[in-house]
Amino acid sequence: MTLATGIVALALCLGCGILSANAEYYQKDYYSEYNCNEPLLEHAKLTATSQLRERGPENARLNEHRTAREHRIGMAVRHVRWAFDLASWRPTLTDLLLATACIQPEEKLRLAKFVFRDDFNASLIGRLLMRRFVHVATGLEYDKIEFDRDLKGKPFLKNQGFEVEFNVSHQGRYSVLAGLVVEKDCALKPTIGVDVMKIEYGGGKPLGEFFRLMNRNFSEDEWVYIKGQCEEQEQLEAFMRNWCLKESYVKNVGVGITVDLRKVSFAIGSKELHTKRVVCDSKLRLNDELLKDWRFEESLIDKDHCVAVALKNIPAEEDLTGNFFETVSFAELVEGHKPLLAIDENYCEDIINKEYKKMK
Ligand SMILES: *[C@@H]1O[C@H](CO)[C@@H](O)[C@H](O)[C@H]1NC(C)=O
Ligand SMILES: *[C@@H]1O[C@H](CO)[C@@H](O)[C@H](O)[C@H]1NC(C)=O
Ligand SMILES: CC(=O)N[C@H]1CO[C@H](CO)[C@@H](O)[C@@H]1O
Repeated sequence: MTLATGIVALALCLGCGILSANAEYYQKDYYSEYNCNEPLLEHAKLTATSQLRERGPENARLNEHRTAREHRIGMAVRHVRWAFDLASWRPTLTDLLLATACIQPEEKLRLAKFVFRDDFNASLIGRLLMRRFVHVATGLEYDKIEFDRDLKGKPFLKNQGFEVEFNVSHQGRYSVLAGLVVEKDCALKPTIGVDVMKIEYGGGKPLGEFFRLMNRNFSEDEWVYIKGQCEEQEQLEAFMRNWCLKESYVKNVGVGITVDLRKVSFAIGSKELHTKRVVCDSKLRLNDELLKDWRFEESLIDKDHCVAVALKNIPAEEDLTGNFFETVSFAELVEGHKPLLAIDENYCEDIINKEYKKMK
């Protein structure tokens, strides 16, 4: 793919978040459940540096840690931030049979329409993340959990009496979920949007030229910050971080709104992002006005993936710095599940025959 097509794809995908869904992209390129949660910049790169590091021992450590944390939040879950590492997932046929029996029938049909296995994987895991989140947050049994979609296709929990907000995103090697439990007596309902970005540019052309093509997507202040970084790598990181923030905001607000991206202007706070700590000091100015009821969490999942969570109506005094993303394993995702559907070998065979994206 040339850089030019890459940028068009990128712009289109941003378009579906910001400027109403682009039907052509949606249908022709590949069937996508989450439109904009699908890889954005993945299309803008020509080469892929494969970093399929195996993370055995590290994973085990993370899991222990997460279990402890889940135990802690088990009493009163407020925030959940989970990341699933798709690249190191090596499901057996049994895993796949189980996973596809644990999602709602209409979602199973939806998933089958993906052309590429990568998208199928990411979206299947997205569904499992949602189910686990609701199970942990509400105590509902897995076979009682029911999701529906609103007119824009955004999923919500159908069960009455439980107020949860969540959003899913996938790019690079991760599927992520950010969720929160809405307190019963809160006056202004909080909302959430999440975006994960792989920090990578393999566009071939000089970075400066890429920036020039993206010119209209950032405000002058944002460009001052991005281009003010010394090294190219730092500029790229600043660019991705800014982009990730914008996407998280747009995902929170919802698809279908029309915004001039230059008017959604972020002032980056702390220069460094971390894996085990969240920074919340980037500020958003919309049409030159500082938005006070918004808060943004930023962190790294690993050194190549940044993630941003946009929160509206979260009290300013609420401490969000512990809300970094924790890795969940497949075993954790399906633990305690009660399959909703019969095991379907034909279905899984079709899935296994799906091809992978070429650019990998
Ligand atoms: C996707 O899932 C298949 C099984 O369905 C697995 O073999 C493969 O490793 C996964 N690949 C990616 C990129 O997630
Ligand atoms: C996340 O938010 C976007 C934008 O509102 C929406 O299109 C998408 O369906 C949401 N996904 C989930 C899993 O909530
Ligand atoms: C959504 C959006 O404004 N995208 C723009 C990003 O920048 C490119 C190049 O300037 C435009 O073509 C896109 O429309």
